[in-house]
Amino acid sequence: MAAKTDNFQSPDYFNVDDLLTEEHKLIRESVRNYVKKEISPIVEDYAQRAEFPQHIVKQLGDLGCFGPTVPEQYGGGGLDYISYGIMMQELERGDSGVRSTASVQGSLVMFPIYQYGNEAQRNKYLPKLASGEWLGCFGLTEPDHGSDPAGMLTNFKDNGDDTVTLNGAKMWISNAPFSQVAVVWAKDDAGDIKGIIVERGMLGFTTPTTHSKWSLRASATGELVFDNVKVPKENILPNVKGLKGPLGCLTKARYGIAWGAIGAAMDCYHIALEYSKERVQFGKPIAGFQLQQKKLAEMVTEITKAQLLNWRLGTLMNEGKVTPAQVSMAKRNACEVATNICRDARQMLGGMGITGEYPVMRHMMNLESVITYEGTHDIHLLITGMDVTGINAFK
Ligand code: TGC
Ligand code: FAD
Repeated sequence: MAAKTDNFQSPDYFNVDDLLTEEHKLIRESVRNYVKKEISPIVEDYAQRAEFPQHIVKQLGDLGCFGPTVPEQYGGGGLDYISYGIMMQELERGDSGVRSTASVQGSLVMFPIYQYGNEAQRNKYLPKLASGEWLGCFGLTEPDHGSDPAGMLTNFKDNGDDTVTLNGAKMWISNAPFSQVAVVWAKDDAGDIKGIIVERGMLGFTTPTTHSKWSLRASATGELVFDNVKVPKENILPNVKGLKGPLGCLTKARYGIAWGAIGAAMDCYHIALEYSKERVQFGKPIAGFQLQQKKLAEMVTEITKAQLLNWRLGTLMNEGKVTPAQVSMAKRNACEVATNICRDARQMLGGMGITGEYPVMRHMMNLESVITYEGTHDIHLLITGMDVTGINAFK
């Protein structure tokens, strides 16, 4: 398939740009240019082949997309949360799988090591993860515990020396097949959930690939299987206990998804607008028909609302005032808006919409994972429901 030219222009109907600093705009330009040059030309082919473009890991590290909010002394960018959000928006504009790689590495692997780890763990792992020398993954979900991770079965037992023995299995793990390190959530002898860093090469640790996905095909997904894996105690994250550990990481990653999904929506809106102005039926461009204008007008309205919500969420994150429920609302809203926009855009392209000539169907299929992982659409609705009523409807 011929390399794709990417002429993306960003919708900004309410001048959200005026709310950004010069540094934010520079970061956006640099990630946007990277996506145009290095991702858009290749990602469709990789998705068609269901192959992870491994070479982008080093590129994303060089670009500063891994752990941008982690302090510079550990290899991070020392940037604010709006910068992080913008990076995720631009990467997902290219492909949700590329954003997934970056958000797992930054929010789900580097963040817990930084936040819950000790100095030795930070120094050992963070610089290599920030640079893209190592890839990491995050193991929370299990075959029988997805939305309800508190019931996890994966566990480790104290061996009475300087090691523990880890048993169990995680599934649906992004980056797993290519990861050097995994941050795994497991129960200790007392039944408390702890984070433990497992390294590739530890005896009994395997990462089988998950095949036959129709979504996130350019992202590698796999299992983490632990069969009596001996792990040094020094790999246990010392500074957190309980489900709030992994859920705290998810708050950061869900924040990135709120921005990212809107990136995919912006791409689909741009493509649908351009296509509809050029495609002539019944003697005029289809953009001139009211039904198509309704779709475009609603797309840009929803994108604008979500852009403003994300910006506000970012300022709350920067001020340390955000609540997990606010992040849930933004993640849920962005996924719904983006899914609807991509489906409408696909229809506007007619038959061309189902081909790989345009990125629309790839975005649409990717978003079926994005609306499911990091908490399903219904789980986030229940989080909002509990927040406003004070009544838990999960159980
Ligand atoms: P619950 O009793 O409500 O909470 C347990 C403790 O955690 C605290 N907490 C949070 N802390 C930080 N951030 C959050 N978002 C938090 N939500 C809750 C809570 O305050 C409590 O603390 P403490 O001190 O009292 O112990 O827990 P629950 O068992 O009732 O579950 C609540 C529920 C259902 C909302 C939660 O389990 C949930 O969010 N489930 C969804 C699971 C999920 O999102 N899995 C994602 C797996 S990772 C993934 O999908 C990566 S995809 C990556 C990619 O490719 O981009
Ligand atoms: P289930 O929990 O079985 O849910 C099935 C349905 O039941 C859903 O519609 C759900 O909303 C609904 N449901 C569940 N509980 C309730 C309730 N109380 N009330 C009403 N409805 C309910 N996990 C990781 O740990 N690390 C990763 O890197 C990772 N990457 C992923 C990558 C991909 C491509 C995918 C698809 C998933 C990934 N996940 C990862 C797992 C993901 O987080 C889970 O799939 C998700 O949390 C849902 O869990 P489940 O699939 O077991 O669905």
